[in-house]
Amino acid sequence: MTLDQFFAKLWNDYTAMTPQAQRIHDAFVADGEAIINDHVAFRTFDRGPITLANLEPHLLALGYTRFEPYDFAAKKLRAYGYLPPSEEQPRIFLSELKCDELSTTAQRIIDGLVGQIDAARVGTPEVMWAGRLWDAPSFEDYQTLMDESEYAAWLSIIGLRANHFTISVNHFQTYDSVEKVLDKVESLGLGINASGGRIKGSPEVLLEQGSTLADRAEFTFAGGQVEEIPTCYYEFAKRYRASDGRLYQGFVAASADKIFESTDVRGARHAG
Ligand code: OOG
Ligand code: NI
Repeated sequence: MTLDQFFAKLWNDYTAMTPQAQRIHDAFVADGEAIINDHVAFRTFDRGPITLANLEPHLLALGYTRFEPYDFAAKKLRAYGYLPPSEEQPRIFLSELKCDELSTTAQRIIDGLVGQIDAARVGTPEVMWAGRLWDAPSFEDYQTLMDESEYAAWLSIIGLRANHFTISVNHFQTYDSVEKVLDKVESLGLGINASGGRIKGSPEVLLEQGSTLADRAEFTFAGGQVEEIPTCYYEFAKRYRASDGRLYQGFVAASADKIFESTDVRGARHAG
C-alpha cells in the first residue's frame, strides 16, 4: 500500500464518520486554499493486540520514523509523534491509554473489548481504519468508562480510525492565522473546542493549534439503546521556525492535553 492510498482510505473513513470535516475542507477549497495535512492522530488501548507497539510497525512500513514521546499523566495516556518519509505527507500522532491506571472495573470492561479482537486483522495496515474490532458495549459500560476516562469511552464505541486530520495553516494564503481559520469554521455554524482557550500554544512554543468540537452521531449500544455520541473532529495547526531556522516538528504536550478534549462534550464547550 502506498502512502497516498493509505491516507485516501483513512480520509474516506474519517469523513464518513465526520461530515463536518468534508464541509470545512470544501469551504476552504472554495475560497481558493490548498489543503495540506499537518498531522493525523490515532487513539488506542495499551491492552490486547492493538497496543501502540503493535500498531507502530504499520507506520514504520510506510516510511515513518519515531520522533518524540509524550506523556499525559492526568489523562493516563502516552503517545509518540512520527515524522513522514517526505515533507508533503502528514506527521502522525499515536496515543494509547495506560489501562493499568484505571479501576479494576474499567480494566475488566476494556479487557472484554480487546479480547474479541481477531489478531490477524491487526497484521494489516487496514486496521488503522477498522473502527470497532469488538461488539458494541452497553451504555452502562460506556458510562462506567466515561467516569474514569473520556478517551476510553470514546475508543470503546468509535474504535481504530483517524481521530482527526489537521489542516496545515502554514499552507493557507488568505486564512493565514489559526484565529482566521477558526472564525471561518464558526461562520459555518460549527463549534470550536474552547478548553484552554480557542488557540492552544503560541509562536513562542513554535506551534499554535485549534480544533472543532467533535461531530455527533447516533450510536446503538448493546441491547439496542440509541444515544447521541461525539465522533471525530478537525484540527488546524500553524508551525513556526526555531532560532536555527528549522520548522518545529514536534507536538506540545500542554496544548495536546486540551486538544484531546475536543471529543469531550462535558468540558470543551467552555473555556477552562
Ligand atoms: C489527540 C490530541 C493531541 C495534538 O495535535 O496535540 C493532538 C487526540 O485527541 O487523540 O492531536
Ligand atoms: Ni492533533
